Amino acid sequence: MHGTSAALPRRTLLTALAVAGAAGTTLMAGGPRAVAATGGKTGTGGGASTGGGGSMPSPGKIAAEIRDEFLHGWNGYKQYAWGHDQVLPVSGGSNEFFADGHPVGLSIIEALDTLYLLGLDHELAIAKKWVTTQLDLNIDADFHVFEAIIRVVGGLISGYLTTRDRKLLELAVDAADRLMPAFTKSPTGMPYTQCNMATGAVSGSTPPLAEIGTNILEFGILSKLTGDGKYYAAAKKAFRAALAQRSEIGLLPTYFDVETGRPTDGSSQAPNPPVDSFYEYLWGGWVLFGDRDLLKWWNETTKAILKYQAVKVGGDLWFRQVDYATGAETGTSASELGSFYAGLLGKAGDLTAARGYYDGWTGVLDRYPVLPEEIDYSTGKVTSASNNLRPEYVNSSFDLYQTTRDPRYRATAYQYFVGMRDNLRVPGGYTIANDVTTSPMRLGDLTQAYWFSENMKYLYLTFADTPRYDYRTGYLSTEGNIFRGVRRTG
Ligand code: DMJ
Repeated sequence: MHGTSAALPRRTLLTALAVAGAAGTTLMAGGPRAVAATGGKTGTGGGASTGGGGSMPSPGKIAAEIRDEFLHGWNGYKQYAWGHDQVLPVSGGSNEFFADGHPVGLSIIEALDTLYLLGLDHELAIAKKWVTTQLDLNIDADFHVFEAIIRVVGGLISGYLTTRDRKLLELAVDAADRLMPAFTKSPTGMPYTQCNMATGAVSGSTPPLAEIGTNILEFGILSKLTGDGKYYAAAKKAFRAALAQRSEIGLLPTYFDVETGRPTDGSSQAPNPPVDSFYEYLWGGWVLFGDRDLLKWWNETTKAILKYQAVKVGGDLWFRQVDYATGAETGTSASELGSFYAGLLGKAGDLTAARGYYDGWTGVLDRYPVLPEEIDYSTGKVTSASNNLRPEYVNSSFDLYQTTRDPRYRATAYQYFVGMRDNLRVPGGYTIANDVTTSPMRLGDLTQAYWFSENMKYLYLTFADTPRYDYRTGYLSTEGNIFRGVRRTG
């Protein structure tokens, strides 16, 4: 079984690396991608490790490398796809994320706050100019409500918070108002999945949990910024409607009928998609808005998930799929998308579960330097070999490093970065992979717009010591948008 043989040596190695880092020494690591963490303060020039291959550069040097790689991807987007949603970095083409023929410059919107945090002010000015002069959301096409909220509304909000350009806030409000019919036309308050941005026509009546509950951060901030409580109220109503459907053992199913409020399936899939960020936003809503209902719901649902779904495999922790009413096992798959949950559990105070689950995914990263989309944790077999340039693992590295300051999270974040750079870098930027199990990897042709908001931001903030981010109070959304902790510097 995976984990039993692979996990023990790696944990021993990480412990040794962490001790070496704390002592300011350098270790030669066993594998080509294993790296030693350096202790000491972050920032340029801080805590450099010396020595041969296998050691990790200083945090300041790594931050500079990450910034360079972000620019490499950004330049590819600028060269081939400017104004379109996403770049195809291999063929030099572009595509639209929401609706064919209707670009919204999604990669630009996603990049705004990252450009600020990375100190790329000239690029930020160019990006902001495009958004504030070209973006028109009066589009007669159906937009995916969940994606539009976390990416467009969220990206514009964090763009506003980092630049204080009021036009960005106006655009965020405009986007949210165009999406509101998905909530207000629903008899239960659970949102429809699609909404026409020009007409407000809605469709798609059976969303999964993530699409019902991943909006309270964006809508809550908008309510605060505008003084209009309607956004927060809509988000909370959707949460409440879903949570009313918990079973007697406290678990939630995955899909719901927005018109009746009733489940349309019987399986609890936490923390995997398509429920993942539902739980992330219960915790985030509590942290950002101090809403005790959200904390109570987080505590109750997390307790049930840990009780009925968490399983130990060779010292690691995984989450099985179960019947939401009985707790009986229905599946043993683990999606890379769920790996964010280690960081979330850590932030919320359960470091034992957080470490166990993170270690499980790190064991996979040791085998595949770019994580596959899905594995069966009970056999260790890869069940989906592609990689969509996903950020969730390094989202957890970032969260757990902020929470614990344990250098092993820097070491593994660097391992993730090097794996991505070695394998997914192409002349036109960074691309998805069709198969991470082949050598060389079989690549696809797409830079996901979220790469500009998530992967490189989590990495940069893990190593940099930028005065533009308050590491103590900072909070990022599920799309990596900064919603708290912006520090304005000249
Ligand atoms: C992003 O849009 C967000 O992280 C979302 O929560 C899940 N999917 C992608 C990244 O994989």
